[in-house]
Amino acid sequence: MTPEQTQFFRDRGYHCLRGFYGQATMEPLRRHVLDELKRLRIWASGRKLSRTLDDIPHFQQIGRLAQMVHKPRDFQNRLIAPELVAAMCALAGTELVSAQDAQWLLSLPHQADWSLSGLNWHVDVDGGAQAKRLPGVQAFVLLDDVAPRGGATLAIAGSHRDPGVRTWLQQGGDAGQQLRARGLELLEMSGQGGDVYLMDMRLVHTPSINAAKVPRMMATARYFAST
Ligand SMILES: O=C(O)CCC(=O)C(=O)O
Repeated sequence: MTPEQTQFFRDRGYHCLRGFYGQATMEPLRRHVLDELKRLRIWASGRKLSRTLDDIPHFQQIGRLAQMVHKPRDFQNRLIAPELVAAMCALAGTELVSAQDAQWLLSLPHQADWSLSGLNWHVDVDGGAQAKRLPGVQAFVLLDDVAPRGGATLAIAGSHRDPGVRTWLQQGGDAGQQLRARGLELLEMSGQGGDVYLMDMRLVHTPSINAAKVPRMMATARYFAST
């Protein structure tokens, strides 16, 4: 990591590694997800096979799919290479330890019109922006291409330095307008299969609507500061 990259991570709370993994690494994982969705009779050949998840709210579907879709053997190691952990530690400026097994972040297509309203803004650590020190780094791996508005995780860059952001986001209202008014950057973790986003775990983030025609295929792993 260059000094500029670590400074950017400190200021904005994220770093994107474009093309970190090649297709040879991502394709078997992508294929595995597609095979699983077919086995579960949820999705195949570009169309929905059943209405199994239709009654579950969009964002709860993500958790449900994470439970239903089996993980391949050695998932964590296939998803998080030692070089990626080294990059995370370099950005964090400290040693990091794996907090829990890697998880799928999958969502079905055509959920609804894309919107910044009604999202589930949250942080996964106590205190959020109140925490003085970085509690950990979360990696988001794109297993397949994820188009803008295709269900990528959204985060507010710099929200680890601003305790007010989560409060006003959770109050509802027009998040897009509020962000523009405050000059805050909305980070949409879209891109190509093999891209990886690293996020300070104090950033306020949310699942988003998948308005695209294909399932959103990402996975995530959390690493906590060891001291
Ligand atoms: O993109 C998603 O499904 C949301 C991810 C998320 O909120 C999390 O991993 O904490």
